[in-house]
Amino acid sequence: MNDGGGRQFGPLGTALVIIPTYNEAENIKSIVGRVRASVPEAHVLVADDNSPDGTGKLADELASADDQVQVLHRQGKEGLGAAYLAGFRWGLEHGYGVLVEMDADGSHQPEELPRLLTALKGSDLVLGSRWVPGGRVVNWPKSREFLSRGGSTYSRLLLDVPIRDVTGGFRAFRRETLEGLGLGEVSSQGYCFQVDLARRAVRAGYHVVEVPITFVERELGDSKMSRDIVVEALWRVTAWGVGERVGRVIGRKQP
Ligand SMILES: Nc1nc2c(ncn2[C@@H]2O[C@H](COP(=O)(O)OP(=O)(O)O)[C@@H](O)[C@H]2O)c(=O)[nH]1
Ligand SMILES: [Mg+2]
Repeated sequence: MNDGGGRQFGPLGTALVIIPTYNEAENIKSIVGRVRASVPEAHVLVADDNSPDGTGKLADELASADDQVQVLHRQGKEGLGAAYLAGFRWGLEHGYGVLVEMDADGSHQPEELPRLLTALKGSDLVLGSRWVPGGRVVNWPKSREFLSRGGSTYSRLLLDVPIRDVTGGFRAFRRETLEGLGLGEVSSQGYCFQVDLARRAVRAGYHVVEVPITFVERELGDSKMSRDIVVEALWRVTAWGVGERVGRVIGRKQP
């Protein structure tokens, strides 16, 4: 993470808030409404993986009533990372200047979006952060907090990225930042996807800022977090960390 080096940052274009959904029928209407109320100038893209509970159809209804809401229908459940990559591609193709990541379940509060966007005026990437002063979580079991804090600490130390909340998914990217991350090579999913993008941004020298957020555990619907997602994050982060260290050692031996 660098300090921006006194750089001038260009104006922000129109923001696209990308909301990935899988079985969020109970949440989709409320979350889209809250985004539209909180940042009326922003557009919304729901990226639905053909949810069996009909979330995609509900999103279509919202889109038909509002020009600033669109739906990206995907064929089946392919994970959070793939849904975001498709959403980013769509947003970049359609000329948006800012691409926002946000969950559908209310954990990321749309009312905090203006603060993220304000911080983006002077940075390349803004991360909503639970683990910086002023950030917090509401209604989380101790086990989830332990996992999240532990995962962030492990990633921070092993990958050498100075970010307190590296797995969070409430983020705002300038389009130029996303274009510079090499998204074509990203294959990670789940929490690991978020770690991957953060690490790429730091490595590329972008000015990354953490803004405190209040993360509220979902009240409706079910979490898609699974053992597989945690295991994937653990092995990938470990492989990246070890790979980078080995690379540095080998690099040093070379003339
Ligand atoms: N399109 C899509 N969205 C997903 C998938 N898995 C999770 N999501 C969405 O990603 C967001 C975060 O997932 P969630 O289950 O709340 O994870 P948690 O907050 O870590 O417990 C929610 O909006 C989910 O609906 C997926 O495979 N495809
Ligand atoms: Mg959630």
